Amino acid sequence: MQASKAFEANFDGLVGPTHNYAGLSFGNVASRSNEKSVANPKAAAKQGLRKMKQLADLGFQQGVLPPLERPSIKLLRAVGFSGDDASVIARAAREAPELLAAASSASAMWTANAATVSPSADTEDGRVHFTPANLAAKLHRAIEHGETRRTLCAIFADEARFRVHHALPGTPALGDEGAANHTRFAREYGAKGIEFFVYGRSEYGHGPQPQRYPARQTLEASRAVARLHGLSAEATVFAQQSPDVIDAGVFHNDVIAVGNRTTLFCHERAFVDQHKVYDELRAKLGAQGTPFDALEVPDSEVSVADAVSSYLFNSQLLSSADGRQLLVVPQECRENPRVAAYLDSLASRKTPIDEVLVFDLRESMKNGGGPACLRLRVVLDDAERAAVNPRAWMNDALFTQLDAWIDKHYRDRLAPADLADPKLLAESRAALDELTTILGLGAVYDFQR
Ligand code: SUG
Repeated sequence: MQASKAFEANFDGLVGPTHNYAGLSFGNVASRSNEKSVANPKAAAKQGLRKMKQLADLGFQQGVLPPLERPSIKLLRAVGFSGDDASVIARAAREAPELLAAASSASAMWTANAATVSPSADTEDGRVHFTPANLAAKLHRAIEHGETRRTLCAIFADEARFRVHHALPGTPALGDEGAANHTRFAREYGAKGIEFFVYGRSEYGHGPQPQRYPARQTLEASRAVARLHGLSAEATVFAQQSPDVIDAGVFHNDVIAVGNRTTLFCHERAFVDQHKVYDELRAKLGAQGTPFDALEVPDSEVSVADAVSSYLFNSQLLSSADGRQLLVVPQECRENPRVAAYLDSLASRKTPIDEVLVFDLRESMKNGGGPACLRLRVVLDDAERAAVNPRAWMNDALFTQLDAWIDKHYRDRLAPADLADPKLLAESRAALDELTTILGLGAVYDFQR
């Protein structure tokens, strides 16, 4: 069967003006170890924007997803703080600073957790399906999905081509972390593919579980998303993440594995029964006439601790127009001697990776968010691309506008104590209000309604 022409677009999250280090994510080593350090929201936003621009300049399809409204006055009111907005913030800062921190997190920047996306080639009704992730494991993230859904609907508005579901019920049995635990394999982007769902534990299956850190994604949630998207059994593979690596700080699968087209790049300790996982992927892809290549990194070359500190696997594996495969890694990979040596050795080994690109994403990395966390992959054919809100695509004009917008609105220093500053709410709203015009989103934020 001739596949329709399609490509993978990456929609990166623009870092919001309240980016800070609050240590909110137990199980995420970077988030905890940088707790209470001083953040630079302006630098964070510019680092992310530069990655988008450079990838767009290289010919990749690059989109932008906006930040959410933070601090979330809605959350603070829901937990009993009342009065005008400034009083709500002042009381929360005094009585429950941890709730103010949760309400203020810019965590929506990690759009790999915004939703799980299935391309139209895979789904029963031939539409692109999105399920916003409930992110039920962490309060600061569990408040994202309603607003995320609204922004996805503003960008992928055409209901004949896009279906944006509601998040799964936000409860431990159905904990869902979105595309961070999902990869798709296919010969060509437009061909029918295999969707690979990775979960941390099963609520009802009584399998192995991590002992130290939480498993955020359940098998039940992964299966629910596959059902909602109308994916067939032949086109899905479900695998369990190794509980040991979750306990070593691998809180999402994209910290230990990344896939693209026919390649899976992962650590040798990523999955339970790893070779069975490869066998199932190989068999199901084989049935579609598609080869499968697992590039596995041994513990003896790069340990799990090296992978967690460098984010080697939180890389973007991108196919360029001429068929080469690029690995987009954070600067930290060059600073770890074993990881740097591994990357240097790629040139002399026969691997599916042709080139390595390095980015400085230090502000996001200090919260445990690398290149792959910052992007949501959406495979689109030409007609679907034409149906996307055109203002969401990165180009020279949008880059210049957003760069100036960051300069105008963002602070270059944000300490935890600054979250009590009521001016931050006004600044953040002014920024987002202008951003909705730049991105042509309409009134997506509560404060605009
Ligand atoms: O959910 N960090 C995020 C990082 C998400 C990374 N995403 C992927 N791997 N796809 C998280 O743990 C830290 C926020 C703070 O501590 O202030 C945080 O939420």
